[in-house]
Amino acid sequence: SLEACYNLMDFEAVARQVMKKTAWAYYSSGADDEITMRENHAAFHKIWFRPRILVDVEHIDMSTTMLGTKCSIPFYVTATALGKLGHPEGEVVLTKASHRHNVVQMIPTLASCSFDEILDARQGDQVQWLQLYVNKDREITRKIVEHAEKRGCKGLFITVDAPQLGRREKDMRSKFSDPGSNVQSGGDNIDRSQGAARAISSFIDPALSWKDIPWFKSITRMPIVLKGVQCVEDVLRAVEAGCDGVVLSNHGGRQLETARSGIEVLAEVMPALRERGWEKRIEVFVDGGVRRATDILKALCLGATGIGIGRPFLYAMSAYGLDGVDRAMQLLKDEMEMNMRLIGAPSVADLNPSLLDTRGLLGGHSGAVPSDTLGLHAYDPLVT
Ligand code: HOC
Repeated sequence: SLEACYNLMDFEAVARQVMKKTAWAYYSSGADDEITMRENHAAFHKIWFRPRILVDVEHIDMSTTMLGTKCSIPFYVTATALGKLGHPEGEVVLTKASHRHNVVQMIPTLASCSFDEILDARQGDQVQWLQLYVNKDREITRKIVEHAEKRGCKGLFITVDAPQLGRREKDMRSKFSDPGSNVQSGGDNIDRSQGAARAISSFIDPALSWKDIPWFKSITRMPIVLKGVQCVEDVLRAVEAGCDGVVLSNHGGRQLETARSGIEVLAEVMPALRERGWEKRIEVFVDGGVRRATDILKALCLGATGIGIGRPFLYAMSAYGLDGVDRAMQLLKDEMEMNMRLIGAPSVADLNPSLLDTRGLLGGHSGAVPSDTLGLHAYDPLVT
């Protein structure tokens, strides 16, 4: 039951039981042997806290500013495709829950609902950003961006880690046949025999390059954030290109196998930005493998501006609809408040690298995490 879900992993276990096999395969799959997908979780466990004592933590303030907007919480719903595979109402369920908890929602290009349905579901001063897959036909892209800006989106997150689809074998095996969606900006030549992801991704432009950034800057006043940056060199280049932010992300382990976790890249990036005095020139977001508030707090201590959460909210939605996402968000907020108290950091501004021991994370890679450690398997017997 819903009340028996005490953490985000509990929703995942229920979702796995109740979801259609094809839908579960699409949401849960990672690239190749799913080593990066597992590492996204494991990397957080290589960081330990160094809490401070005797700090007044009676009042905890989780508010922060992301892309110039005041936000009451530093995590956001990151973009995930095909929400209707999990729930008949799709992404608007996430919009409603985000409103209840004052959480920012990133609207996916590959949403099941139309952009306008998701934008119309916004209430009050709720903040939404747009995640963009860049179409081979730039006029389609221009229209999407202009429309999002006109309808009040506060940030443009351009996905840059997917010039080609990663190989998600679980999804491919499941012989996906019904997108259950109103996928926007896709082409008509959809091959549905190779899994959901392959079916929806044929319009994406693999020729996208740094040369396109000035064009994006010319068509929008929304802050521009590159989503899927994976090394310090590209973060520095993004600063030079005039981008407002980067998301350190490996696409939930669904694209390049054995790419490093976002949290590890964050530990590489922030010292380099500080060394140059550039940490105020770009906002650094991170996603991948976040399941606990302690994961969020570790990223904030390292210097992240905001932390994206994708699959856990999809699973909560698939398992229990709006009530599920509502409870998942509340559980995370409760965990955050408690852990900020226990760390001795009453506000987001008090979180800093001295509260962490990162030696385990920075010691280099000795090998992949064995799949049975985390109960995750590249070959999923539920999907044959
Ligand atoms: C090359 C296109 O984000 C997923 C979605 C869609 C990916 C499209 C990539 O399944 O990870």
